[in-house]
Amino acid sequence: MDEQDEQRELARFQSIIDDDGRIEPRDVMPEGYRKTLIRQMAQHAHSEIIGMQPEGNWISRAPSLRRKAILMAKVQDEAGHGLYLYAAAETLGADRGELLDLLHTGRQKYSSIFNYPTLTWADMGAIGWLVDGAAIVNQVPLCRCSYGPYARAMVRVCKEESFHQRQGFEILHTLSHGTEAQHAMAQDAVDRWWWPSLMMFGPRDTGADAAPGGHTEQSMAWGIKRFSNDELRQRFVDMTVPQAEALGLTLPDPDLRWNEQRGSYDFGEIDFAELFEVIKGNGPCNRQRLEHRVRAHQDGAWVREAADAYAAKRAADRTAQGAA
Ligand code: BYC
Repeated sequence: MDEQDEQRELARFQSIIDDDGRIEPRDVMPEGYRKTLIRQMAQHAHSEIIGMQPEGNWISRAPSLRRKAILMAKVQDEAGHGLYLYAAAETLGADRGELLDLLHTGRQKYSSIFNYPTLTWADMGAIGWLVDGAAIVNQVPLCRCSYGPYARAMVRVCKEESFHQRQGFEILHTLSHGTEAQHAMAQDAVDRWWWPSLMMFGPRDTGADAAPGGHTEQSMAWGIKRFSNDELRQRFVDMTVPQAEALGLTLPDPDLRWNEQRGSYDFGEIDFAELFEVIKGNGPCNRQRLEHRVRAHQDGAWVREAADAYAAKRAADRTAQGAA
């Protein structure tokens, strides 16, 4: 493509963005757009597969067969989400093996939330209710992301996340209305997961707690992000407070109160120093999560080799059939 053709194609890209249309894999796109998408989608995919660990930890200890079956289905869903997202990133020319390598060597991130430990069964409830709840608030707008394959993957992911959130709410509801000890266990889980869930939305949009060189402004101009981190965080708080009341549980924030003027809840200061530390690799479980992930990848080497050998054999058979 000569320079004039490229300019014409880039102008076409901009007009699709301006008309709120969808960019598809074969469309010409600015290099920055492609890189931003690969970064975000890879981080999202990594989060899904690392996110299997905190809950996978409780499959063998689920309190009933029904709870075990539900938890297994949920953890399998997360693996599926990772696969859709890696496949969507591949449509931009990314190589799945290279993306995994970037994760395993700490050069690409995954969500801060999965670096916290799951100490009791109630944590399965708190993760489903709060973490999947936050994920839904963050991801529903991504169904309208300007990149077609990402947007379409998100539609299915969000449907599954809704089921996950309901099952978390139901676990907590049962515990909250159970014995005194069960209620206390549910409250303790919510106390531990509330603030990290608010951190999932990322740094503040402005001020001292904003990310130096943050991506929001450019990503919003490209129609990748539809709302800023703070806007989504506020939406999550407003949605969650009435649900906590329905559960009979308290959110651990003395500054949480309805603001009549804003028509939203005010909430207390988030410890962004903690978020930045966790993102840097210094959270309670960062090392454990990554080591486990690398080990699982190494243990799976024989499956990848077998799949390659099978594909090579099929290709050779087809060539031989063609020649005959
Ligand atoms: N953790 O300018 P910003 C799930 C990084 S999976 C770690 O706001 P951006 C689930 C950010 O990457 C949940 N890093 O960036 C799975 C950037 O660093 P780099 C995951 C974070 O990309 C299993 C820098 O900070 N969901 O739901 O515009 C079970 C500056 O931030 C975090 C997704 O990935 C964080 N919390 O916005 C249950 C959704 N926050 O890359 C549930 C898709 C920020 O420059 N992703 N950073 O080195 C997004 O929507 C956006 O990427 C983010 C960040 C809102 C996360």
